[in-house]
Amino acid sequence: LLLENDLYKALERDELRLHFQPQFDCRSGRITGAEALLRWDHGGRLIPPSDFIPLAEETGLIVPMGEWVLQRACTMAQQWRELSGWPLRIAVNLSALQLDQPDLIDTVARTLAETGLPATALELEITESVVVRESLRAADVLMQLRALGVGIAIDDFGVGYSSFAYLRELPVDRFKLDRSFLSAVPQSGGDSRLVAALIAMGHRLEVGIVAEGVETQAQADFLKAHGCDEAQGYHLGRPMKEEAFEALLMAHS
Ligand code: G
Ligand code: G
Ligand code: MN
Ligand code: NA
Repeated sequence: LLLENDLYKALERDELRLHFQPQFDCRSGRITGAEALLRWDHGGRLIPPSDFIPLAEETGLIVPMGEWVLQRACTMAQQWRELSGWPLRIAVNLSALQLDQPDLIDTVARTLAETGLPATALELEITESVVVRESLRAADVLMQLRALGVGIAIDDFGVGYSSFAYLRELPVDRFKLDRSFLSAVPQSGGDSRLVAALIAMGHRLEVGIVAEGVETQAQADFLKAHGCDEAQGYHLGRPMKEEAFEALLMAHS
């Protein structure tokens, strides 16, 4: 209950922060974008989303919090694009409850207009389990978001029990391979063949593949060798504060 009361005040007290984790083109090694990851600065302690997002979803607080995330992520991304001249893309996570809001499309369109970020520079991540659970409504909302020009990524891809027949019909730009697939690559032959097959499947469906959880150089080499599009993970870059991400981008571009 204490946490719930504090969480209500987090927004008005300006205690939310975003960390940014870079994403890289596997072939060139260049930065393509960043994923915005929410943190709560609770009296100097940075609380990870796993500790408060479930409560934020239960209470509905995730909706105003998600709007804050979108606004902050788009503002920073556009600022960094102008500063660096680099065509950075920003990925923002959406929860199920946000997908259910009738004004989601308006909110996204307004945020893009206010921040000046091109729609094509925004990617919204929706977990596979949410898409499956809300399949009918999700397909409709994703279609409308895509009509704005916004990219759609399926997060935690491969662990959400979706049927391939359904996925084929979804208006989706990218699959983000769940990091569990990569953890035993390349030492496990079975897992390595599975990742290679998922990359090939994405390409046959004309959907880009982002590998998550790249923790070793051997994994990065494997992904490059198998034609994976993009990669994200601790080995390549951890989630970092805004200032650190800006420094990385400026050194890079
Ligand atoms: O950064 P970290 O690994 O702790 O993130 C854990 C989970 O929290 C991730 O699965 C991510 O999808 C989720 N998450 C991070 N930021 C946000 C956010 O802004 N909104 C929502 N809905 N989920 C987020
Ligand atoms: O589910 P989602 O993809 O939104 O979550 C991203 C989360 O994954 C972030 O919380 C981030 O901290 C975490 N993460 C990013 N890179 C790695 C990695 O290489 N290894 C592990 N274990 N977690 C990672
Ligand atoms: Mn994500
Ligand atoms: Na994920």
